[in-house]
Amino acid sequence: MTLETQLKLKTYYKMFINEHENIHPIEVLGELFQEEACKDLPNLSSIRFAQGEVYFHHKDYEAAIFKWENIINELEPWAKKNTADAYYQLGLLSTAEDLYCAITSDNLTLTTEVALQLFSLYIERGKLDLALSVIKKTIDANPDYPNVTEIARTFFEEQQDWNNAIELAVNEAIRTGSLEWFDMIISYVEKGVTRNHAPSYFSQAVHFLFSLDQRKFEQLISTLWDSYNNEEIYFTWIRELNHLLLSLDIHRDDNLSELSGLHKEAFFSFIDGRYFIKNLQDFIPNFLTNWLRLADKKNVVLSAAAVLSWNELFPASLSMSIVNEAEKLISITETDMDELEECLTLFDAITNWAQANDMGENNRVKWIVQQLVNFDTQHLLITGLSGSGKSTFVNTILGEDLQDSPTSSLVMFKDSEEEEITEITDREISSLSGFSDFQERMDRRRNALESIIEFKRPNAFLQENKIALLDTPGLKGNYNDSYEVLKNLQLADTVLFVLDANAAFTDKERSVLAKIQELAPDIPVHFLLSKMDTIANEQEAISVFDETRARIQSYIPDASVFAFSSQYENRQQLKDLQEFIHSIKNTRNMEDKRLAKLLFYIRATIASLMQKRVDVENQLIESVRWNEEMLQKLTGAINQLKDTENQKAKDIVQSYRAIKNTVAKDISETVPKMLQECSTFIKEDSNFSKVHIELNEVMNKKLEEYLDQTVLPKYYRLLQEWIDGCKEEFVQSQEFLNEIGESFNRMYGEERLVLDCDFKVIDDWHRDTDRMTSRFQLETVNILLRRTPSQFLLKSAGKLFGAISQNKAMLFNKYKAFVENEDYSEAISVVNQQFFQQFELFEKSLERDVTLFFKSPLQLLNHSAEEAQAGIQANQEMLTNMNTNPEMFRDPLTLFEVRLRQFEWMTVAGKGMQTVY
Ligand SMILES: Nc1nc2c(ncn2[C@@H]2O[C@H](COP(=O)(O)OP(=O)(O)O)[C@@H](O)[C@H]2O)c(=O)[nH]1
Ligand SMILES: [Mg+2]
Repeated sequence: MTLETQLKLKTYYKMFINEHENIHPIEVLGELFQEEACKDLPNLSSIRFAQGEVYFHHKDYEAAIFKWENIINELEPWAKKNTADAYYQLGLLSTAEDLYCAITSDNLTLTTEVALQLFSLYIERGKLDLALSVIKKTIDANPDYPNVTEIARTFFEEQQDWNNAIELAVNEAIRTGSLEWFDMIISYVEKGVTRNHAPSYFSQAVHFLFSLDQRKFEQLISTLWDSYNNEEIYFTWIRELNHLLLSLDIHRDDNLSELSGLHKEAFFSFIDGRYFIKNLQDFIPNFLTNWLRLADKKNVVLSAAAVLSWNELFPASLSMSIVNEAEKLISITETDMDELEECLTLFDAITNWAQANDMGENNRVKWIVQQLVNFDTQHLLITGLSGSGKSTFVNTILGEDLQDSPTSSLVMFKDSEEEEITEITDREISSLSGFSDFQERMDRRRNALESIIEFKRPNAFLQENKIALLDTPGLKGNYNDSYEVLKNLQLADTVLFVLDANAAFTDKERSVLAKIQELAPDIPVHFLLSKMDTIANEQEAISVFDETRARIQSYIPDASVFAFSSQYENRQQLKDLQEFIHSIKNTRNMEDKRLAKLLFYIRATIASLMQKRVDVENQLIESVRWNEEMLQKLTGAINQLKDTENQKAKDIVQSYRAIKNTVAKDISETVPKMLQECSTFIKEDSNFSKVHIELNEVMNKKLEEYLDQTVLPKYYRLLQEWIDGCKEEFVQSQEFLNEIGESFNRMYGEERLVLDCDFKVIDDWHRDTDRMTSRFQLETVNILLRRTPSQFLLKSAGKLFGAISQNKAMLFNKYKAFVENEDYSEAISVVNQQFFQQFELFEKSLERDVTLFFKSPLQLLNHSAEEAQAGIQANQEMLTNMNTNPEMFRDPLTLFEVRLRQFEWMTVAGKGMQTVY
């Protein structure tokens, strides 16, 4: 045992015991002390130190402290530590802490022991910060000291101080290379407590682990990968990993299958449409380089194909040496991946993406893909010119007259336990309820070419021969044909070309055939010579058949030809047909061929989605342009209408006023004269004290009579004329608006604007003017009773002189003169006020009435203008959105293409097979 260990364990005293084992140490040491004390220069420190230990072990801490306080040799620092230990045992923690802290020494064991004591003391006193700092210092200074890192780890974990725990594990892993520490790191990563650490934090440890243990290396990477996946720093992790792997000397036969699998999974997630290319572009090349370097057997082809396809779509992004290696690998290696499964996954990813981005359901192609993966059934596509006998042939085979009218859509006849007829268009899949529904559907021509009909029905012939028949609309030998042929041709495993024996293999037919062979050189074409019964005699029939077959075979040497008639005896012909069909079935390498077709449809789908995006943009641009034009026209029309309205209101009010003025002029000319003439009513013998009252009554009566019987009828007549005039104006305006409305509706392509004015206004005017001119009742006006000075004089004169008869003649004359010379203007104005009151009210409402007349058209136009404005804004916003994020549509499709090309490299190009374009 070394001295340090003895000091640490407080067994230093044993040195003094030696042979005195059966004597109590206290006694042995006491004797020694006495002995030493007797010396001239006694050295008592060592014995005291030993005595302190013995007391300590016997829990006599005070005695121990007393002994250790008097040590003056090299043991002094240890004595201080022991003293502190004793105080610690006595429960005097504060004193113990002070003492520990005061110890200074170069001895690493001592300082470590002190630190560990302090560490537990701090914990006991709840001073966790100090505990942390002392243990961290200790790890730094003396990590190899027994238990130090273990104590620290336990402490960190208890405190859930993950940062320190992780730091300790990473540092220790690198320092010691102990796999246990790597396990510790893995456990922390799995716990999820490392997520806030930058990926680079672990790089050194991961790098080191590669040289220690490759399985653990994969395990650590895999847990880290998992923990960063879906986090914001995921791509940072990928970049860091790229970097790390590039720096390692990796060989494909290291068999890092877990890592390879992770690369595969990640690569497919990168290109599944959720990321933009700009986010991927910088790290994918390195990522693929690494994948190819470490790919295990199962993934070599996949990774090589990924390299090649990425290189194709992003040329020069990968190094030449990697591309060359990928090319080499792809041609020599077999893959055991389920290509079909992967293809279907890709196809689903594309259609789901399209759906999520409002780019349609793509039901047609989805259905087609379903048919292609059904390897049990061969597809015999029947084509030929219209009327050549395709549908009749299909009927014969099916043994039922399922089709009588010309075929308008592609119809696929399949054997099935239950009858089920379905119509498939891109937008929807609908079930046809039965045969009559089917026939009705076949008669409908409109958009028929856009749908496919799937006709399932129990059928022995189809079942026995494991085929499905695809009847097609007849070809006309013109330009549209190629579109039709192109659309469905790839569904076929074999093409059966039906010729009419009466005019077989014409130029038209040869040009269609050329088109088919150009589009699908891999699909075999065979021929049916139909309507053989229409040939006059057997001899000729044989020669027509021989001659036609020779001509066909000079084009296509392998083509078979079958002579057919719907009139022949059925059973024998069906037997022959069965043999014929069996001989033309194209079953060799069926799965590979179908796979190539599948890839063709995936490519077509990507292309059509790309095109759709362009279409959408063009539609938006067009819609903005159109709405702007409409808005401009609408605004013009609105302004024009407002001007018209103002002008009409002005004219109408003016003409109305003119009538009023005429009438007022009449009154002002007639009334004074009329009143003046009332002087005849005054007689010499009138009672002059009352004559002014009577006279006033007479005048009122006359006035009322005049206004009611002369003025009103004239007024009525004038107003009727005025209303007729207004109506004419209104009719003109309506005609003008009708024209505007029509021209807008032409632009809208629908009856959208009906600009009807409100002619009820005219009725209202009739009613109002009738009412106003029906009768006039004058409220008595004080014409002669007014208190003007002259009237007053007359009145008083009457009262004063009335009784005096000789003055009567004078009064008579004066009165008469007065009545005849009065101008009555004041009275007239009072009368006018009464008379014109309602006409003036009417005048005031005229402008509003004109507005009412035009209200509905104006509202409609305004509403349309607002709609146009809204249309412009909405489409403009979408356009801006599309243009600021063009990658939103383009990128996912490009990445789908990467994946498609990857499969093509693996399946078709890599194997030297023919790609279907
Ligand atoms: N005599 C005779 N007439 C036939 C034969 N096959 C078809 N036809 C007639 O030819 C016309 C067109 O037939 P169809 O099957 O509808 O032609 P598709 O347009 O190619 O489908 C119909 O009037 C059929 O009755 C046949 O083998 N013999
Ligand atoms: Mg037909």
